Amino acid sequence: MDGTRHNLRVDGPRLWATIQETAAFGATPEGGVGRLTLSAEDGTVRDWFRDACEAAGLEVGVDELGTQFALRRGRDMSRPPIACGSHLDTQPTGGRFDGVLGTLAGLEAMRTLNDAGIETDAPVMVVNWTNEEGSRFAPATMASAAHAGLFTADDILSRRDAAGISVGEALDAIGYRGPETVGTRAIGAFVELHIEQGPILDAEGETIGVVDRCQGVAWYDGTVTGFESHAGTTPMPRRRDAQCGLAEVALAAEAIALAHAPTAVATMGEAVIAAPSRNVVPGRIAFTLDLRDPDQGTLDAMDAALRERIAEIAARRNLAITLDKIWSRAPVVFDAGVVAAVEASTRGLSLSHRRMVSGAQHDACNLADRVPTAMIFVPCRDGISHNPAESATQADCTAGADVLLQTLVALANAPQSGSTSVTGGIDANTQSSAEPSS
Ligand code: HGY
Ligand code: MN
Ligand code: MN
Repeated sequence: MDGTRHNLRVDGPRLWATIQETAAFGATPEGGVGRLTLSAEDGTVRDWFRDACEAAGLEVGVDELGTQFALRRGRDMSRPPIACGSHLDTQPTGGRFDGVLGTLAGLEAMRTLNDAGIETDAPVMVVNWTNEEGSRFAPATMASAAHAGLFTADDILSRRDAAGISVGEALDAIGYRGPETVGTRAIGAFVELHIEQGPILDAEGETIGVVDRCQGVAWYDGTVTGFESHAGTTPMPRRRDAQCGLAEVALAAEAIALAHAPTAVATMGEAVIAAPSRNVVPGRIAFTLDLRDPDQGTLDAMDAALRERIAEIAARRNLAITLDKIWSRAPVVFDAGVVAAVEASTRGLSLSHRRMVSGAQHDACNLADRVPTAMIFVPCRDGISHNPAESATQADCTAGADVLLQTLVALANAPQSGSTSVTGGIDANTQSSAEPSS
């Protein structure tokens, strides 16, 4: 069979079973998954993924940052593989679907090709990228960023978590510092399936998001330094209360995002008081900020406004406040040919769909720097994600995996012209007016 794509369908119950089975690795009492990157639980799910891929006849390789590449050979092994995949690490308060769906749908696509006895022209591949979440080690999407040449492997290997453990040490602890040099693995195009993590598809009753862009992001580390003093005896006017200063910084970030409504977002996800004590005025606090918007100019304006507000807060409260931008990614426009392939597959399956901008960052954003890339979204209930209540339906996960499979086959069997346009592709130039999904 040549993989005529329109009669291909994944085994939805089999895909769903893998999602539920792997949710046990790092399961949380609230029904979610807490599987921080390079933790023991991450090691367990990586072993599971490797075994399942090898059982499906895939050749599994690992690079020096632990990223797993599971290759299914094609007729013409001189062509770079058409890749899919996502990540298996989660947030501490994660759900069952973020990253997991895209990775396991890739495995399901390979299993379906095996069942149908289909050999594609170009090889195809599933990737589990290390540390997409960026929760334990910053920045997010670090392994795919290194693959794209945005960081050196040594830089990433030296990043440390809050306990002072380095990425290299954590990789060694679970046996996933692989032999491949990062960035050397050939990829011809990349398609990532993911839950939307925002409310639009669910609210509009659409099944598929054809993601043609991703918004930009800026991450900051900051400190607020005041003066520890006695909570009972220090007169209010003489206090240099770092916590009150921090509160004003958090509200300033929120106000700056609201000033750029409806697209801009901002939050202070971490704040740690050094030596906290009920009866000491806080003197030293470390914090983080996450700012996003689809427009780089807006992100730059938000940065400037934030720095101005922080200077005013520090002067008025006699505090020292530092703010370091530790990571940023400009907004990404995905490849028109791959977007068209996703849209053609979606239409071929008669699935309701719309163009979208991704509000969340994804490994696809880094891959887009190097190879033709696009994304597929499916709904999650009320747009909830990074929360144990994250929920998607088997039907939507199956539909997303069908679109992924058909897109992989279309791209892998596309003519060797090097373009990613495929027969039946939609005019890729129809730009969407979609706002980001979260
Ligand atoms: O932060 C993000 O956008 C991604 O979900 N890690
Ligand atoms: Mn994700
Ligand atoms: Mn996430």
